[in-house]
Amino acid sequence: MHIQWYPGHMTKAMRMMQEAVKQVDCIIYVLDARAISSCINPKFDELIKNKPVLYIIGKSDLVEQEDIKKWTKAFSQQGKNFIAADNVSGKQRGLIIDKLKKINAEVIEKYAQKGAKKSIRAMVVGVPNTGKSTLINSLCASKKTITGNRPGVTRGKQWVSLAEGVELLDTPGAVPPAFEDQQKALHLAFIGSIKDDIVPYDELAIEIINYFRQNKTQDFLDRYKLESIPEDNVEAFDKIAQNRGYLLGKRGYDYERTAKALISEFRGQKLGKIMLDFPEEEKEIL
Ligand SMILES: Nc1nc2c(ncn2[C@@H]2O[C@H](COP(=O)(O)OP(=O)(O)O)[C@@H](O)[C@H]2O)c(=O)[nH]1
Ligand SMILES: [Mg+2]
Repeated sequence: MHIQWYPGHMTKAMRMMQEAVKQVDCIIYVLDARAISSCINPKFDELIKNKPVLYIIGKSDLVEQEDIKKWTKAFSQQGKNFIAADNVSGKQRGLIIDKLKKINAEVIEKYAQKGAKKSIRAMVVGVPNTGKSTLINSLCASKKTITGNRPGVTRGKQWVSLAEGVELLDTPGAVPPAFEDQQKALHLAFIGSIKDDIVPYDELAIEIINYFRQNKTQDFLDRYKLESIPEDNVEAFDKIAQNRGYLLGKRGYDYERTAKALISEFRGQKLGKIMLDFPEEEKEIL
């Protein structure tokens, strides 16, 4: 399977971000804790250049704490500003606002010397579905931006202001124009950051089975009541469908239902809290 997805609205989104970045003081870069390396879009580099960046390791509730620690260690060692957060609860709200003020301390101080109060403008970037809009919502008291568990929900330009003197710009999210590393594209598909129509669900389900052939195999066997994962994919589908009773009359097994169950159960953490990307020793995150 080769994944390629770069719809026209992403070219537009990148252009919008390139314009908007001129008016912001800093960047909030939202990553999905399950697939941090895959969420790095080299095309954001230009946006980030010369601006302080706060990385939000979002959806941290979807992975094991000890796995997150491997990343926080790497971020610290590389001197990056980051906060591991769960975007929904807003628990890290105070921490995020403090950190934003800290990374913008210089400009705040410059204004203060002139007796002025500087409102910090931050542009929130990230690949689709990482939780940018959710994060902004949880930072605001009222729900102002539109969220959805599918890529491409945010369109157009949306600024929101917080009482603490912080303004946030939501952006639609974009993936790189081409995926040189298909493994990363696959991980983005696993976490729902690639539009589902782009990746055939049966192929995605097979990749999920492949993942469990190599990782956390017992969790997979327990969930689908298997003794082993058959080497042959069709056989694997047959067994899962059989155990689940996903039948299509007399015609056999319902592969569509089986594939969709695998995908939604994987994404719904029914197969456990899974981290797909781990930091590489001595390698820059960016
Ligand atoms: N469990 C969990 N779900 C999250 C978190 N952040 C976002 N989501 C969910 O992820 C989906 C995509 O969020 P959204 O904010 O629309 O992503 P965006 O495309 O980056 O703006 C929604 O279903 C959110 O409820 C988080 O920290 N934890
Ligand atoms: Mg959004």
